[in-house]
Amino acid sequence: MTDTSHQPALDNLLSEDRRFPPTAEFGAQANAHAEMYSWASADRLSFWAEQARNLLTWDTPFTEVLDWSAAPVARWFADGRLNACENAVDRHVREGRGERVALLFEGEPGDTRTLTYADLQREVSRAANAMLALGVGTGDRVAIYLPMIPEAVVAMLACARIGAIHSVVFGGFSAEALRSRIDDAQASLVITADGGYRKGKASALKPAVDEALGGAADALGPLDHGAQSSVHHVLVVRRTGQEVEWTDGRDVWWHEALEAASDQHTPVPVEAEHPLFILYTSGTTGKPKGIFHTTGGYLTQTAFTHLTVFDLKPETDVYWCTADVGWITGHSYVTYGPLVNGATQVIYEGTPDTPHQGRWWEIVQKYRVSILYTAPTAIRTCMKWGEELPAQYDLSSLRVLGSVGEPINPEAWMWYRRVIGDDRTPVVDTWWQTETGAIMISPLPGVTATKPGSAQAPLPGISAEVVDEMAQPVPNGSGGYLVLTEPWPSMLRGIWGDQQRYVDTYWSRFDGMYFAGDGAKKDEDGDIWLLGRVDDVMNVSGHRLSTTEIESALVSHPMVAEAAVVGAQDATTGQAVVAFVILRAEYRDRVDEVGEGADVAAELRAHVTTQIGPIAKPRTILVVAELPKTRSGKIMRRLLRDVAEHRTVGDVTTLADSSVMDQIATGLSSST
Ligand code: 6R9
Repeated sequence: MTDTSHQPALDNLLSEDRRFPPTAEFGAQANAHAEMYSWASADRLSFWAEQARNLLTWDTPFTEVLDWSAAPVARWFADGRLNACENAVDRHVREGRGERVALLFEGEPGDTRTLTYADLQREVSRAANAMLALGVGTGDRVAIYLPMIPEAVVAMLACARIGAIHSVVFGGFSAEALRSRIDDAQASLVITADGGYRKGKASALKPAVDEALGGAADALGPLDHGAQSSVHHVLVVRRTGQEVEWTDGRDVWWHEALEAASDQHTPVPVEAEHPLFILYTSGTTGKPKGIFHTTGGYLTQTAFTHLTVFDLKPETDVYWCTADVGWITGHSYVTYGPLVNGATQVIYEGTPDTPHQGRWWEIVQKYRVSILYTAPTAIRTCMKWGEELPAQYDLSSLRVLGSVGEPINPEAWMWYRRVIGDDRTPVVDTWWQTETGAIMISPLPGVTATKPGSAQAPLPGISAEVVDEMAQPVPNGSGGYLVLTEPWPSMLRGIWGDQQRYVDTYWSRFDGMYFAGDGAKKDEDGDIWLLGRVDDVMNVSGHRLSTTEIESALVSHPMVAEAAVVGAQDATTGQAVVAFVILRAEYRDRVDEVGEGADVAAELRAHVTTQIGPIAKPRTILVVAELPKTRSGKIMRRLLRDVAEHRTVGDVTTLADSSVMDQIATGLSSST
């Protein structure tokens, strides 16, 4: 990265002057208050210790808060003992909250199920007993490969209940991805389903498990360790009723195992530092990293952030996080944070446009959802579908809106607040990572005057900075690298089986600081703006340009629903800006479905010039029907860069829809 202190191109994004201070009514009832910041900055450890004591139930209270002597591996509340499932389920029942609804499940075909906390306790106890009967013990690894159905949450909690370590593998991943994750963690049990419903069809899951485990050696090559699979059993949930192949002695129906098991089971208290789960995330190299989290600190921070960032009132709110449990957002803000806090939440199996593009808003109306947590990519997709869709539903129950996963462009933020939130609800843009375990940077509703597009400030008890190449904090108005300067309770404890990689990846760039891999900027008020992964930063004629900023400029044009910008090699300028845009429905007829609509491109180029400056003006603007996204909704700019640089498009196996790149390529060749 070159000198970051004087970059006119970044100023546009940071001159955002719209502010949304909390209303007096919201502030008066808010869970968060301004004093939390001063308390935590005066005594961070006592702040976290107090949260751990107040929000969790401990079998053995801790006396020690943080042990950082083996840095960068932290130990939080290490002499305490507790059980995650006891905290998420049993104590609610014991304390008289058993009849409260925990899960409101909506299947894609429209089937529904309601589970109270008491139901959840019985179900989880049966699952725990069934797993014990299959020989799973404390510390064993269990791979979970399920659709977004209640059993996914039950399976995770049942592992936690017996001290087994779950490794959830997103149901959209391939047999190969599943196999490498099972193998890396040496899982002894896989929990899967016959299939799940997606886009109106039953989509099979079990064949991928069979392939990952079985005589699939021919298809996938020999197992890494050249040995038998570590898996002894496969528990199979019946969801779709489709035909499955069966391996006798290995495969067991979930419903049969649970029926045979007792619904009485006592959660096993574990040490606070006992691993709770492994979750694989892709790194810059091919081999995914098994990020692992432990129990006490993780639960403390997920519960605290869920309560304050979303202002959860467990007795009255209906909370809905649209993430799949295959991602960290689903771990922290579907399974653990909300259930530890005793929330009532919606879980939805399917896609937002099945059977129609109003499905999400229909769900909000039906369950009177009051807190919604989703991703910018989903918001921009809804913008693309047009605002008359959400307008057909009663969204008046909503009172807090959250965003996560990517920088949210100011225009998407404004649309979210205005169209979904009726210009009334606070919007919280929450920055965090699989590695951080819980939200780190976010406004607090009721306290913070929000700014469209900015995640703003580290939460109480969190120390973040934006630093330059020399690890020095940058002054306000400048950009650099986002780092975390003090350990936090829900931080990863390492990479499963490869602690050296943990140190190398996160702790070697800046001495004594955790390097997140994101570029960021502090505005004149000192508020933090995330600028995307540092590898998304372009250098055009020696000027550092952020992909996010140009995307925001494009999306601020009324014609544009979504934009992705990449830097393509350019003989003259080093890199050149290439933009891929999706037009809003109303403007779609101005160009062919895919192609380079000349007048559209000229208009958008002029718009970027006025918004940011001529330096940011895209060399090429391509109108496309879809953008390539990972299954967690992140745009795969690497593939767009291949298109922009006229290369063969690289590996598309992690795309949600692998045909998107063909559509783009076909559209481009027919338009030129
Ligand atoms: C929770 C999650 C982490 C990466 C992170 C950053 C991007 C997440 C963001 C955001 C800007 C936000 N990211 N939230 N960028 N603003 N509010 O998404 O975890 O899948 O591990 O991704 O996502 O680049 O480094 P994960």
